[in-house]
Amino acid sequence: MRKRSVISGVVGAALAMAGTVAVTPSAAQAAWTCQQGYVCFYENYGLSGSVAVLKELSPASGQYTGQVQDFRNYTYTNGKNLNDSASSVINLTGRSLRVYSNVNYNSSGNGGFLDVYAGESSDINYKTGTCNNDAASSARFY
Ligand SMILES: [Ca+2]
Repeated sequence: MRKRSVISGVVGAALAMAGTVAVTPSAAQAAWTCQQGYVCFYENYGLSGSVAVLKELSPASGQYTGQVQDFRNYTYTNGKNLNDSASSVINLTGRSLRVYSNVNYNSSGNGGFLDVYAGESSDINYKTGTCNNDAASSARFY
């Protein structure tokens, strides 16, 4: 009897978690659901694969500076380097983010960029901007 109530408690918790995921359909495919006040880059399209949460771009982190000039200094949670590998991004801040295809915000004069407006997400490719897939190397708000 006691054992049975423990099992039903576990099932209840699992159902509660499943219910939370079902509220936001896009989150069902995401390894990590980006939190309000953060910018998150993902290894794959559709906010999937491993995630890199950039504190410098996230007012909620307490380490916000508004810019990241070189993605080579960052990794996803799986340890892979962020540079030239991001395929989607979500911007859960109140500002517009510009993602550049070269380090230092394209200061070399070359490369394209992708704008991701406040509260929006985007795949990183030619369809949605001029920063190609697996090319992003820096980002800042504007
Ligand atoms: Ca990728």
